[in-house]
Amino acid sequence: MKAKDYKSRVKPIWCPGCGHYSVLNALTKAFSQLELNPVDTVLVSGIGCSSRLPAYINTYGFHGIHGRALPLATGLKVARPELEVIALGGDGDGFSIGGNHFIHACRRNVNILYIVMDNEVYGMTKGQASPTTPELWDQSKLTPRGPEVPPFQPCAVALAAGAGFIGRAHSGDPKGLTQLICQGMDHPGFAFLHVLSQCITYCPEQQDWKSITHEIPPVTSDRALAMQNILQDDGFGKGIFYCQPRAVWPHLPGGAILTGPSSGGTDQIEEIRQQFAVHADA
Ligand SMILES: Cc1ncc(C[n+]2csc(CCOP(=O)(O)OP(=O)(O)O)c2C)c(N)n1
Repeated sequence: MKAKDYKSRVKPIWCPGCGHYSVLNALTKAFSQLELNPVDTVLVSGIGCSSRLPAYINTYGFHGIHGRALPLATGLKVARPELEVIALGGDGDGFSIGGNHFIHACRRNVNILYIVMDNEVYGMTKGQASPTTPELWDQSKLTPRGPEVPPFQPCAVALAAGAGFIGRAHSGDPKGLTQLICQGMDHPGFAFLHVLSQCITYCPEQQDWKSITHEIPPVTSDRALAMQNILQDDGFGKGIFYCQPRAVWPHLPGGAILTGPSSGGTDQIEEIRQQFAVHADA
């Protein structure tokens, strides 16, 4: 299927210039490249402008409740391990109300990709500060002096919590974004992709992101080095900070590591099913 074939008939109602359009395009390109079967693919979201995305793609989708994309996606993947499950949403959805689930999804390591479209505000509810809003951003009437607290560090938290794949992309770099989506989907385990996705309606200054994003040091499987790279970065570095597969949950017999969602793994999926059937009988 071509990328355009993965688009649904529902037209996005995002504002002109919204970065989420690029994420939608990159996802359909990635699906085309990976030759995903739409009936075996599910997008699960929470609530927010970004969380509307499943409606615009011609796969199965679940527009859930605020902050709960990850528990919904986790339940789905555990019950139906043969499906490609992608969770997505915004920084408010994922790091505020859903922050607890973010930490435990990284730790649990269920085999899903989680994309957060970070525009540093609550876009849908008209631009209030979110966990990733810069400390002194003063454009919201609710926080006229800015949030006055340092922003949440999604990649550092993901690494500390145990995520095995951590990347950052920019919606203004569609090629890089598509590649990172493919790499995240190929990772056997929980993959976190932090996407800088501008909201120029409430944060016009985010138009500058294109000129300030930059490449990061090469990917590493050394956790301490990855943390150093993340903490030394200015928040605008793009690429993969960390990649190191570890045992997925639910565990496979003998602690085997799933070889990758897109690469088949049918026997392993059958083993998971049987294991669960045993649990269900017990
Ligand atoms: C339980 C609950 N609390 C609050 C809201 C209101 N609300 C809707 S969307 C949203 C934030 C959306 O921001 P974000 O997740 O960053 O996505 P964006 O719209 O910026 O893409 C909030 C607070 C809600 N729908 N449900």
